[in-house]
Amino acid sequence: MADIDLQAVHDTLVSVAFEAGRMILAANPSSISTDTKLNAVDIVTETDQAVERMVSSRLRDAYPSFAFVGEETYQAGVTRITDAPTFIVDPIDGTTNFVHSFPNACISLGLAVDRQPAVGVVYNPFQDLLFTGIRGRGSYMQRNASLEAGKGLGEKVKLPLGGANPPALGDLSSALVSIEWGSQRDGENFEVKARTFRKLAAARENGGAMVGGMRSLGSAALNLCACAAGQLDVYWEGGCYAWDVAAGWCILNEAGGRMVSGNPGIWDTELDSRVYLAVRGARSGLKELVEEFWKVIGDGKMDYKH
Ligand code: LIP
Repeated sequence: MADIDLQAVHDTLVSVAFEAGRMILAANPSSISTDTKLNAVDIVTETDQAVERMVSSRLRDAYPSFAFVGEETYQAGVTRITDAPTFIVDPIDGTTNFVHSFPNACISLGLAVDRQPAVGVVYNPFQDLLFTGIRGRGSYMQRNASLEAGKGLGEKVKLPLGGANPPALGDLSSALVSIEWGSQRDGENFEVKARTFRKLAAARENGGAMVGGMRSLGSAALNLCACAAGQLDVYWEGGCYAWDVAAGWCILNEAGGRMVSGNPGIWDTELDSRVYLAVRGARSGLKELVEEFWKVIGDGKMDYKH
């Protein structure tokens, strides 16, 4: 990794993100063609594909020796993430939000080296909100990010928003937790989620965690950025892919947060494990909250094919 200029990669990814943002905003969700993948709720649009073509061509020109893994060109059982420098890209994360013009979708651009997140760029063009992170150099949030300096460009704010010594994490009863149903709506994975969601919400006297609040942003990348910012305490999901989490994971790490497995007991999880539990940075309480969350999952175990 030492020989890769991560700042230069970051700058290229930010420029590509803005170009993708213009393409996404120019699209009219009610007139573009859509198709389905796994099932009726796993949607892909012509805009997802067009944005990925643009991204892969620009990154191939800028970094011809780097590998590329993108959601719309991924081949199950074939595509693998190796130790080589690899761009891991989701052209539109939150496609269901996008087709509904619900303004919570983004482009997610990650670089992994040795299968570890090294650079992350997540841009929500609907809110002109940019999140960036470089391994060892911190992560930032910027509003009005596409505007010019002196013409409304927002300040780059270091994450977490709570400062270098962010508030301690309490137990789940005071936590704001993000969860997603995802697109797999049957089988054991779905049952583990349904049981866990119910137990998170239920009153303590009924064996629940009485969680402070539960949210679903509909985008893994934006869930991770909200954890990095300290706006969410926890995000749990099974079924999403490396391209949904690679960039946000780098941004979370650089804000002092932690990604562990969404299955109990696994502290070190892989980029492509497809089962994730993210916790925001905090001066204390992170380990305890992870263990409390795993206890709620109990003996449940999610398993998704590659
Ligand atoms: C989405 C993820 C989300 C998950 C959805 C979908 P997409 O990615 O960001 O976390 O719940 O099922 O996988 O398909 O919008 O790129």
